[in-house]
Amino acid sequence: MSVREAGRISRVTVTPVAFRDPPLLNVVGVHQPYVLRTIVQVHTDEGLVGLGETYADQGHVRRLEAVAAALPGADVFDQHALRRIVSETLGAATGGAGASFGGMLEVSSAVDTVVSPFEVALLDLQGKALGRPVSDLLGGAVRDRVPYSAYLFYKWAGHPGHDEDTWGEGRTPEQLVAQARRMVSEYGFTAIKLKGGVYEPRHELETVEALAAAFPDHALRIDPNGAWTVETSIKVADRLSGVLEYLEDPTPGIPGMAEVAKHTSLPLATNMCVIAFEHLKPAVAADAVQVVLSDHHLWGGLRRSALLGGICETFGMGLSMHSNSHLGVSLAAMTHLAAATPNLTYACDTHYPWKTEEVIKPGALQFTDGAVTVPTGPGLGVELDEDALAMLHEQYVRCGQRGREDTAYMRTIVPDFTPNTARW
Ligand code: GKR
Ligand code: MG
Repeated sequence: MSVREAGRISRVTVTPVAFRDPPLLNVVGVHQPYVLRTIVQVHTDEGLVGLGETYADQGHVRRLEAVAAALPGADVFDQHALRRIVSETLGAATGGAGASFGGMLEVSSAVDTVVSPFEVALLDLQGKALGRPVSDLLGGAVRDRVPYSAYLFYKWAGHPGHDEDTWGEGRTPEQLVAQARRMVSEYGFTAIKLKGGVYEPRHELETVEALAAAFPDHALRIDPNGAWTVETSIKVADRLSGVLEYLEDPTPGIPGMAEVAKHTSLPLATNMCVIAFEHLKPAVAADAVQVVLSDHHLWGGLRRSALLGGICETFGMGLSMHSNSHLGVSLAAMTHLAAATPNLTYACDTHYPWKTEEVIKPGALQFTDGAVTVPTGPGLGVELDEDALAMLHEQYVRCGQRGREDTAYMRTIVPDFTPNTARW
């Protein structure tokens, strides 16, 4: 492949989009009718375009737009300049990520979440200039296929006032087994994750046990997003110790997770109490978690996520990958990162099967036998469908949502809903 000049950044566009989402339930409420995402396009004076994808809560979009205005003139290989420009642009206004995460996470600084889509876009540009895939820029792919897990949700049959979706209701263990069967038969997944924290823990345990009986050879996980007490978590860990590959965020906070960890040999995983580099030291000191779920959207991009992988290796912690609802630009970035991270040995999470709309041209990313083949073309290996982007942007303008508000949306339907703190 030929090498060409990447050039300097000439123009950056930030496009918020909305795509339809089923009513998936979680500890803080229910998914709204649309997921909001932002697609970032970084253009260079040599005619290349690099892509990134991130959250689209209003405050986050404003920060992205401010950085987009400050980037022209920057060198696409200068990642340190990107971080500096983001820090200078945000100035003192870095508190809170401006991306609400449905009310589940409090992120102390916005720098990493704002850097991330631009960093991915710069890596896409670097790859396009060099004629090499992004995985090569991250050290090279150690696997050519990246396994993902079937991500099951309790759910309503449809959003109130809308038609039922094709997945139907997901409430009973039998319905969740049927949901898993469809995902496994359509995508070939070999690992299954259940989003919990919705019903009484006993009901969720019975669902896991029904899944284990139906899929004896699949790796299983449950994630109640910190809904349980330490005592409940210990009981669950005890009952599911031979059934799960890991137990994700049973209880909130590093001290709580450390207490649970003392009472079980089941590995505990998190994407909630270790969400920034500053959390690693206390988590390691307390031996609170055995598996960290990385997420390049949150940890400042692909290179910093690779750094997180190295730190996990150093301290003997496992590494998996977290997902929020996302489109194909993110799936491409996740796949390159996972391909180039040797110790990322668990199947990554993805919400991809829940989505019916897309902004990238079809064909680049396919699931076979539960895995996505790592693109080998230059950069991320995906191309925007400009018509689809315009359509999903129109949908964003029309839909009226301007943030992820699982609890507020739930309360429009169940007025006395309070985020679940299930006890057992
Ligand atoms: O999509 O409702 C959801 C999930 O609960 C998501 O918000 C979480 O961030 O998937 C996530 C997790 O593993 O905690
Ligand atoms: Mg989780």
